[in-house]
Amino acid sequence: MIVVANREPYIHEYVDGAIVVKRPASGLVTAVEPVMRACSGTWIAHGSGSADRATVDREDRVPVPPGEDAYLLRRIWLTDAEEQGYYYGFANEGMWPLCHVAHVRPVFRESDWQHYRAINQRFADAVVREARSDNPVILVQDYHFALLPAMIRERLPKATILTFWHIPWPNPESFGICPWRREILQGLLGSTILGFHTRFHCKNFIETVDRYLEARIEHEHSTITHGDKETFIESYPISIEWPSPATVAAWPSVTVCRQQVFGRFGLSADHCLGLGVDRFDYTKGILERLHAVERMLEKYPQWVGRFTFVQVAAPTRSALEEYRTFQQRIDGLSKRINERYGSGSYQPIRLLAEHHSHEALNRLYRAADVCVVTSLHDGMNLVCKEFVAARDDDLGVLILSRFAGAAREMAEALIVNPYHVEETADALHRALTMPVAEQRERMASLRVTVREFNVFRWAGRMLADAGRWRLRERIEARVQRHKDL
Ligand code: GDG
Repeated sequence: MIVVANREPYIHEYVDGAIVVKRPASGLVTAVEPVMRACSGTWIAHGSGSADRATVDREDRVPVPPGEDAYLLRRIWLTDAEEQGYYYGFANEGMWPLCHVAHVRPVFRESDWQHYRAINQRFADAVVREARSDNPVILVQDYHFALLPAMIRERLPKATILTFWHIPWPNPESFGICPWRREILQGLLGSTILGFHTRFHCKNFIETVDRYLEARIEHEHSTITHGDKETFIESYPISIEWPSPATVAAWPSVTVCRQQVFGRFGLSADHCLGLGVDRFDYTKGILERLHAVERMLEKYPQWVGRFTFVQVAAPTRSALEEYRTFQQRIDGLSKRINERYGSGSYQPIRLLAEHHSHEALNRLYRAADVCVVTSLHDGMNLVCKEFVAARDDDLGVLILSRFAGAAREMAEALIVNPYHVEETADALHRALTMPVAEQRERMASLRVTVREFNVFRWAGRMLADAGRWRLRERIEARVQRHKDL
């Protein structure tokens, strides 16, 4: 199996002259990495770490995870100008805001598009070189590679190409402002299967193709035929790896986690802790969340001095002006709320704008009374699933945005509209006063859902569908051969 993703699952960095391995803050990596560990194969990605070149062999490959060597990581090198155009420019200033419709205007530059096309071609060439047969199974990941499926199809016509789009797909009007909408749709239709998190995103995609391309759409079978190529459009809600009993046994108890976290922030045992964990991104609704915390302290003053909100905000895309401005706004808002409601050592908002280890995040999940996910728009969102997986004590309350794909599966959370500050503030108060019995009932049910619909179910369904398509194609080829005789 070959996975193509922009982000690599393991980044080698120089720190004080020594090489350290870092796991990036990325929902895609969280979900796809366990699947690769189980299936083996090659993961092709941009080599972005300062020590990445020092750790690969002559073919730019390195076995990972370090010490386990379950699969190969093949690194692709980009110049600063290419990274600027393809990654920061077209992917993150164009496609990301275009698909999230979070009221940040997409930017489309001709030069970014040229880089995007060239880098997609470079990855396609690498796929062809890595393929060990003429019909490999290739998993193309995300909005960085919209052109890749058709480019691979041209060189490996028999390949099974499974493309998964990790972010939302907007309606045809919103998508229509992209100057290269036809090229992007044609690129994606090189896939055998094109997957989204929800039916709603599939429907938006099909309607977009209907609006801008000449194609035959079979709604009943959810297929699109463009030229002589048929693509199956399906929803595959992504998830996380459910922690094994051995993993859970190695975790510090909830009591110990709480003591450690409360000790770190100087909180008394009867204090209540709220938690947000995100990449520091404007789509995640961090601003709206902090406004809701402020409103809760205003509306329910009994929480002043008794409630602290910890926001982990892992640095991301800080090279972009939009992100730097956003991060400054959050910083300013946190300070203002702390000035308004803090006193002595009490600070209601603790903004931790740095990368955390998995262990540190897990400790926070286990220590929190409430986890708040208020994305303005999110393909799925895995933080809510990680919080649930971390709570083997069946306690803690999840507040979840209705605009995250996860809201469709996690109905036992307190579902909110993050744009409605009053509603989120009330949900916070409700979460903090929720009886233990109700917490247990909701959390136990959420845990059943996430355990059952874990990431292996996601990958398994997609690969099973791919298997059916391969079989069908083989049968059709055989029938054709007989006809030709
Ligand atoms: C995209 C889609 C979809 C966060 N801070 C740190 C850290 N994280 C980890 C979290 C979680 C991941 O990053 C974030 O996942 P999300 O799903 O919330 O979001 P995106 O990165 O935007 O992912 C999203 C996902 O793809 C999968 O399809 O759900 O909708 O936007 O795992 O724990 N990880 C580490 N340090 C941090 O400081 N190590």
